[in-house]
Amino acid sequence: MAAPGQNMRVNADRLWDSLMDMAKIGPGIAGGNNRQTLTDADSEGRKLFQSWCEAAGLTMGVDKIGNMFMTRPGTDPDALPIYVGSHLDTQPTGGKYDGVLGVLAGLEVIRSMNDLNIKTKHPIVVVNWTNEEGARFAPAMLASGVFAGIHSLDYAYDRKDMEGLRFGDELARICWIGDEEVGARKMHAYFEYHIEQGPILEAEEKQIGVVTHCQGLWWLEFALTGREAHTGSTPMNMRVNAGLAMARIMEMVQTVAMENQPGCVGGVGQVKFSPNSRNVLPGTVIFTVDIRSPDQTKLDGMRARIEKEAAAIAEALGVGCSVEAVGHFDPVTFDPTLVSAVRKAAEDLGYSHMNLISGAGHDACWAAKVAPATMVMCPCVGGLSHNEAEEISKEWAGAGADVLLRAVVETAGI
Ligand code: HGY
Ligand code: MN
Ligand code: MN
Ligand code: MN
Repeated sequence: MAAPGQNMRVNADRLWDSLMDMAKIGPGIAGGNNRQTLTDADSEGRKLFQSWCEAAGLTMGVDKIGNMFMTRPGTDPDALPIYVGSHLDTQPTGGKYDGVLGVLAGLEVIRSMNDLNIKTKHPIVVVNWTNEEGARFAPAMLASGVFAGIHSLDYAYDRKDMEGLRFGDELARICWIGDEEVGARKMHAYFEYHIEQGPILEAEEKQIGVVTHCQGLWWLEFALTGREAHTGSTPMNMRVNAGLAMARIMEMVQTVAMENQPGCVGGVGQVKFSPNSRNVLPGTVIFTVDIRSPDQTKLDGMRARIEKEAAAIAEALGVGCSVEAVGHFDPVTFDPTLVSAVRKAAEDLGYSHMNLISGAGHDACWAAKVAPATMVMCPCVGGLSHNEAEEISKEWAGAGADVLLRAVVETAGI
């Protein structure tokens, strides 16, 4: 039986083939994926993942928010499991690797332990978290948030997408409501392997990101109320222009983020004009400001300033303004013991590595609330993600999975 230190590596070709096969489900229009949460494509991807896991000898459990837990028994039935996972749902114009790499690398860890006849003391559970992206139903990391006790199940079930469809109804429609209570499972440790989604590892020519922290986030959903009017016949001094207010608020967010450099970001990805007609000034404009920082004081200070200045901008234009925080987590510090296990694994394997703060949010951020948790990252080409052109190499994918395998086995004990 292999032990850590021996030539314990994954089968990178098999991992890559699984990534390419999963990418065929919910294809995008430019080489990436559109496998949004709780769509038929999401369900098809879940079923493919389930079939692969069962072929590897795992047994499936599903909780009431659709989180999939695929278990490999350990030699000690009383030992709490080690969880390894990420998410299979994608952005509408997502890449083939964001989230998917972490779920399928977790399966590859199992497949490799089977090949190497490794039996661990702790059971190992591969996880697919529902609705990590938050693209269709805000907030992001919704299901792992319910698992960690951050949100109630009812709150999650009542979330609505832009078409007014309800999360709970969609989960029932695709028949992925399980019978396990959400959060009933206890974890000995949680590992998540993910592409960096930023430019640092590639620029520094490092194969592995040893993730020590994740920056915190606020999603502030603004609702601006103007007056619908004719864009041609309404004199400029008679307009109650919610669209103009939004533009000025977006400019202000940029200014606030730039004045808080280094280490802060702010921007807007989603805007909804109503009635969204070319020749009607909008009656309402709804948009979400996404601000992030690893510095708690800067993060909360940016939120306070943006809300204050947005209210003043709207008032000056006679536009109504309300704001609701629809997503939030504080900056996260990952577990030092698990971070060291990742670093040691990279060193034992001879992979170049560096400490990294995650710019993107992950299910690991909520897992860290209920168990020791950490992440492993690999580079991505040009740091590009949330774009169908997202790309990694098979070598990068395999190196991170090797580190994941070794860190998991080291922690699981054999
Ligand atoms: O928003 C995020 O950071 C993640 O991609 N859901
Ligand atoms: Mn992700
Ligand atoms: Mn993402
Ligand atoms: Mn907070």
